[in-house]
Amino acid sequence: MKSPFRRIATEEAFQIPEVAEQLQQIARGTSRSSDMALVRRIYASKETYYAGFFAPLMDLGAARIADMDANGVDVQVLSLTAPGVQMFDADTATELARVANDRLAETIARYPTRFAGLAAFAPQSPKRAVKEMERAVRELGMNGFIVNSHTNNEYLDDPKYWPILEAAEALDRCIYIHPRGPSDGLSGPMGDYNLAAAQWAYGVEVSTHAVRLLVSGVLDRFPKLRICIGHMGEAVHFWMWRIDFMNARAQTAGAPKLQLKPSEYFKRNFTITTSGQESHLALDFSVKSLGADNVMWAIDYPYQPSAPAVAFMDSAPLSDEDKAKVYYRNAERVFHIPPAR
Ligand code: 1WB
Ligand code: MN
Repeated sequence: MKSPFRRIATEEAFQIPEVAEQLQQIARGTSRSSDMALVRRIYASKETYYAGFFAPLMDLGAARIADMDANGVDVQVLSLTAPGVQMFDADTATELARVANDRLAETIARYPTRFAGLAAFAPQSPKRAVKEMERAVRELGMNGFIVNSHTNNEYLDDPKYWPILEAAEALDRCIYIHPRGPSDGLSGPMGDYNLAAAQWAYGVEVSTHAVRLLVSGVLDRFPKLRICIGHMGEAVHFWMWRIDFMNARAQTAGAPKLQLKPSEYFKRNFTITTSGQESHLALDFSVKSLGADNVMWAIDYPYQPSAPAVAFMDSAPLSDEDKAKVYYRNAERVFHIPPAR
């Protein structure tokens, strides 16, 4: 499957035993978080379909590389899978982010041409999160950061998290906002029909998070901050005309005054990926509305199978130049991945 394009997959999940063990404890507990259904299915049951994700998540070696080789995937940008460390108390979360980042760095050192990595951090303790972010980039050479949307029902536009945004901007590394189950306030109607996870609520959760960043004014405060969101931008850009129009009206009614339109921040500060959203029509809309520089390819391994994600991009109706950007050039730039030798 030799391709004229390097294939860098940008939202690829892994798990480590220490975090899995904590999630097993959570699964046995009584939390009412919307993440509980999925956490129970993957970490505490033998329910065949979801439990089947456990082994591929835990593999950071031969089996993962074999899947990549079989499908012509050159690089996976790895991230600790949702909900990361964000359901734990601050001390546990801070410690486990460190362990996960060390494990990730060891993995990349073992396969330096095949893996890159996004560092976890624990928003529960913003001060220690910043320290870990600095260590992850300066000492471990990480390519960016991963956060699984809300933490204790709070979002990154909250001033208590500004040090995290400031650190990401100063370190010149993006923050990838990955889904987790929706915050308590968004959860009510998501409880039925398996809506609480990837089918629907994940996109509502992350798009809400993204729009909060766009309209809160934090992107005037941190103009060089880069945010990545998956699943074809969680449809945020589909709403842009209406968000721009209604935000202008909202500003006359007391909403924060912004230097730019929400759509202008989205194009300046956000990069979207195609994880788990294999529609050529949605890709075409994304490239046309955001530009080919703002879209990156992803699989969402192991939650999505690799072969169809590769076939989707191989057959995408894009010019060769745009396809090269989406398949690898944008990822090389955004994640500081050296060009292939
Ligand atoms: C699924 C997808 C489950 C993702 C996940 O659990 C994550 C799913 C943490 O397809 O059920 C994901 O990363 O998109
Ligand atoms: Mn994912």
